[in-house]
Amino acid sequence: MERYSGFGLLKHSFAYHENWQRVWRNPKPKKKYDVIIIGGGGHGLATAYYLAKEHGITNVAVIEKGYLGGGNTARNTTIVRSNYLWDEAAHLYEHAMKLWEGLSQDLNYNVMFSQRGVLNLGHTLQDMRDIERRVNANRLNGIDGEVLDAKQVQEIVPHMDCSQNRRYPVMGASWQPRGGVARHDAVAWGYARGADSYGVDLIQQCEVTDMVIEDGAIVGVKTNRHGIIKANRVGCVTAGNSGVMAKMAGFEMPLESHPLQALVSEPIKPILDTVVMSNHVHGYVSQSDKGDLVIGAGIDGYNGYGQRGSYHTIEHTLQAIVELFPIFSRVRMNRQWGGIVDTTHDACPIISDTPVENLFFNCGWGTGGFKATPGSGHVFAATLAKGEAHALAKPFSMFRFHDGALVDEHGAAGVAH
Ligand code: FAD
Ligand code: PYC
Repeated sequence: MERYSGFGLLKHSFAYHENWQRVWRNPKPKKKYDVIIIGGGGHGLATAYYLAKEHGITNVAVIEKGYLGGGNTARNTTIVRSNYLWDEAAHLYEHAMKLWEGLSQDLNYNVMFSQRGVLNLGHTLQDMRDIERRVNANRLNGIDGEVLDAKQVQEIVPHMDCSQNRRYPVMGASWQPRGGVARHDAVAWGYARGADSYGVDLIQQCEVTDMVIEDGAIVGVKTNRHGIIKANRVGCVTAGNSGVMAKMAGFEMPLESHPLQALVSEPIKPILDTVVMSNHVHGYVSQSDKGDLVIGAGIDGYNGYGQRGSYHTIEHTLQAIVELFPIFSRVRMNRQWGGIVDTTHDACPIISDTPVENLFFNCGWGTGGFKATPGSGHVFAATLAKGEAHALAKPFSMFRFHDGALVDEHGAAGVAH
């Protein structure tokens, strides 16, 4: 196809950006689908792609209230790593990491996955004990990781202040060399194009306003633009809005929605070629290929759905960054934004059946779901195809909050929440 070829790219570079082909169709929805996915973020699109590719289920619609990938997928800071403490989480995120490593080839779309390494800094003796425990657990699970001392950290990040007379001196770090960043939009677009090429209908600007439930089973969804669309099975993948969606179906989802902010600086020359995160001083930073410093921190403490966040949180974040990198103190910030993240009480996701038959939820990724996008889509597709949880999804049932089998990943979440 011309749109995939180098020749197409060359031709369009001389064509004043006119008459470009659409990368996916803009179909009118059918009356009924085998599967409806609510939410066209990275996770929803990946689910649709793997449903078609791995399970041959192509009579699928993704229904998105805005535009594809315009939610948290567009708003996140793209850090990818799999260094989680407990086996259940580590296996899930490592499954995603392995898919990341072949994703550009699989989708034939450059998602700019850059394995530049991720440092999680330790500033106290207890931080270092936790880091050692987590890295040891990772290595037992076959996940790459090293414990570095302050000198080794300084070698990797020469511009960071690793002197020991600071308020929070850098004592060391965990280092995951296979971690890194990816291009968020490209991930959504690559999965969207892939799903569309298998015949999945991507329905944009269409909000699901209610669930149609008969005799305890979901039979369709009500939308604001196309009325009722029927389905045998529905997967809800609406990060930031999952509590509202669960209420539509008549039950409570055990999570809270919070704003999470990020910001980028003006572009500067290459200065930071890895990812630095510090849970302790509440700041993390990487540098985009364009040169911006990409910065963020913990959630805003209150519940809400406004995609912005409060000033004091972002001020605190910048204090932390300047504490780590005094050299950045005069860099100007260009843009700031917020997304809404659904957080659970054990900082782990929910990939689950629900009290409503044939209705499944994939949510609760909190501050850290971008890194999981391929793995989440892969296991959720299997869950929807078979009607029962994929082995990697089983520990993440919503019912664990009733039976107490939590998987506490607050320490590895990387961003306080
Ligand atoms: P989304 O991309 O939000 O997709 C959900 C979609 O559902 C949206 O497009 C929305 O419009 C749609 N929707 C909602 N309600 C309805 C409805 N009623 N009808 C139809 N459609 C609906 N994670 C990391 O791993 N690394 C990071 O560095 C990182 N940084 C972050 C920084 C910030 C500032 C934020 C906000 C998040 C960050 N995250 C990070 C978390 C990550 O962004 C999310 O966990 C992940 O993107 C969730 O993906 P998704 O596809 O489920 O959600
Ligand atoms: O989960 O690694 C993460 C993360 C980094 C920034 C936001 N979340």
